[in-house]
Amino acid sequence: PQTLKDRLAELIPGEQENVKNLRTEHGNKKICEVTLDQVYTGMRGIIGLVWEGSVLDSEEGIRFRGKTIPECQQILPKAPGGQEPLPEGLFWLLLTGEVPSEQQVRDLSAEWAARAELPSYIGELIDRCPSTLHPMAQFSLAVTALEGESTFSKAYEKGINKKEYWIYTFEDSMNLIAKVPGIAARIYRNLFRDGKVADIQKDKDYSFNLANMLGFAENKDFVELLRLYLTIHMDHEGGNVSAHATHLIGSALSSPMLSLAAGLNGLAGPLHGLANQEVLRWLVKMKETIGDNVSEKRISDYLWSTLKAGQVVPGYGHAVLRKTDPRYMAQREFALKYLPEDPMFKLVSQVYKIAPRVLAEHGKTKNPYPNVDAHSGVLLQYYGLTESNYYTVLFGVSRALGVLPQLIWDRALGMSLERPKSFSTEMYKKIVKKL
Ligand code: AMX
Repeated sequence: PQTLKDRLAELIPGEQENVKNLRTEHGNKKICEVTLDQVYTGMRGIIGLVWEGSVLDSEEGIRFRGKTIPECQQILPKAPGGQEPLPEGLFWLLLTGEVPSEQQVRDLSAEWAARAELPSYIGELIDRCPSTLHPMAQFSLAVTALEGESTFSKAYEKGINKKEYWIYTFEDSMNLIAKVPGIAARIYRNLFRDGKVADIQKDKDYSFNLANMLGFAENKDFVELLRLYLTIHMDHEGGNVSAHATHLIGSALSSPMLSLAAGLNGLAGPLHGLANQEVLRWLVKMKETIGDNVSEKRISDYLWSTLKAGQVVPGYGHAVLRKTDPRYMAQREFALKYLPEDPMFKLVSQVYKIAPRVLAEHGKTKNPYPNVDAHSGVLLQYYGLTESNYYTVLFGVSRALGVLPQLIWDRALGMSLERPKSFSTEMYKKIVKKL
């Protein structure tokens, strides 16, 4: 079967033509108006980015190349004997817009396994991190240091034709994706286990290898969870902090390594990816404070105590979504199937019943429903991965597979340096006076 790179090389000229024609015909049309409020509220709702892999609808949630999460769960290839989609398949779909064959997915697993080895300086760098350094900071540090392996940076230094940017971006992205599980596992094993990381198994899929290097592959249900987890956390259109940061830094022609590291630094913030760590901590604290099998009233009181302390309820709300996140639902369905009696899952379910009402009554958040992070930690802790400050690293591994396809397209389509306009408040005062 055709390799991913060959297929991409076939698709790129048509897509370049497509964008060129679109711009020639409609380039002058106005697609968005901007209010002063939007300028002061994180540019919410301002249209200004291109993201090929996915589009987020506020009611329905994410579609990857037009396909919902349940559709992807159905049509993407599975591991032999497995039921969950392989992240390899979604990566292929995000990059090409096409559903890969089973053989193409197996070949991609093998290609990533073949590229997985880490240079020794990366391992040494991670080993030298103090155990007090947050796992996400260690992760970002190691990905930044992979700059040493960037074929893009080396080629650029020598001088390359713009037309070839995407090829080096593709190579670097494939290497990055192949190497992040080894980095993630080394951080985990150093901080929480014996410091030893199992070897990559060249005949196994990406999620199995990550689970195995973490030390959890004996439980095949955990491996299945990881396949689902890595698939649904990958991509959430272009404006979220990690996606936008990766794209922004890439627009300066910084390498994929430096671009992804920027995205990971953004993912490490508590309003973004770190929320999954915050959720588990918040749930554990709730359990300690109010005990097991509690009434709705006590959970509702606990939610109010968080809000009255001027804190956010982690895992709830979203900048774009206005309904329950389908990524939350996919994880809930997994839990109903594999761990319906787990007390922490039961607590999550209870909070799901009560929090939207409380948040609506509180009246601030535009979306009182749970997002992806409200559920993931509970699934991981069930299988013994209880170290919540590690959770965002797994999110980061997955996010790499979602943001790098766009980076490849950015270079293939010759996207410009990103440089929006800013004004001072004084200047805005003058501007609005004239309106
Ligand atoms: N609990 C309490 N207050 C909340 C809230 C929550 N879960 N979500 C939003 N609010 C508050 C905001 O802090 C804001 O208050 P302010 O007016 O005093 O500043 C107000 O409601 C309006 O916010 P919004 O327009 O509804 O949300 P936003 O687009 O500004 O922010 C988000 C979105 C996700 C940062 C916010 O909902 C939040 O902080 N949620 C909790 C953290 C979380 O779960 N983050 C993960 C999101 C998914 C992800 O990126 N992985």
